[in-house]
Amino acid sequence: MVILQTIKCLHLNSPLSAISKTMSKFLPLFLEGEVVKGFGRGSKDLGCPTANYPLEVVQSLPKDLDPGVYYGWAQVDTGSVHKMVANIGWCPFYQNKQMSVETHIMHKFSGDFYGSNLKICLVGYLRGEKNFSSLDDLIEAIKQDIANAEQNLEQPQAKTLQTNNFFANKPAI
Ligand code: ADP
Ligand code: RBF
Ligand code: MG
Repeated sequence: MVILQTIKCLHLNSPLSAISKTMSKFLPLFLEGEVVKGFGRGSKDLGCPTANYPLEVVQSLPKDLDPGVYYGWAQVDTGSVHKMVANIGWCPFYQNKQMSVETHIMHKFSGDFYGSNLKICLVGYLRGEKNFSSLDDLIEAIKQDIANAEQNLEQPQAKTLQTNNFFANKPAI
C-alpha cells in the first residue's frame, strides 16, 4: 500500500492545498476598470497605496475565485506595464463589509490617478487573506508579498504576460 503523506511541488515547494490555488483554473485573469476612491488607508496606515476598483469589477469576478493576495502586471491608462500585487477580499484586519479588489503597483508615480483606467493581469496566487494582531505585522506581510511578487514575476512564463495583447494600446478608429 502506498500512502502519500506530504506531497510537495518541487518547483514552488508548497503543500498540495496551496498548489491548487497557485495553479487556479482562473489564472491568468485579466481585469479592467476605473480607479475609484477607497477608505484612504493604503497610503496613510500602510505606506502602500492601493488602486481600488468599483463594485461592478468586483462583482464580475468568477464566483469561485479564491480571495487572497495575487501578483501580476498592471497598466494605468496607456502607460507602461508594471509589476503589481493585488489583494482581493474583505481585509479581515479592517473587517470590511464589502469585498474589494485593490492593486499596489511597484512603480513610483508622480501623483494620484483616480479616474484613470487600470488594466491588471493576475498571474499567480501568493496566500490567503489573514488577520493580524498589529498594523506592523500587516505591513511586514505586505512587504514580503511585494518581495515574493518581484521574484515570481521574473520567471519567463510570467514575463510573457507583460507583453500580452491585452495591454497593447490600439489606436482609436
Ligand atoms: P484609496 O483608499 O482611495 O484607494 P489609497 O491610500 O489606497 O487610497 O491610495 C490609492 C491611490 O493612490 C490610487 O487610487 C492612486 O490614485 C494612487 N497611487 C499612487 N501611486 C500608486 C501605486 N504605486 N499603486 C497604487 N496606487 C497608487
Ligand atoms: N488586509 C488584510 O486584512 N489581511 C491581509 O492579509 C492583507 N494582505 C494584503 C496584501 C497586500 C499585498 C495588499 C496590497 C493589501 C493587503 N491587505 C490585507 C489589504 C489592506 O488591509 C488594504 O490594502 C488596506 O486596508 C487599504 O485599503
Ligand atoms: Mg486603496
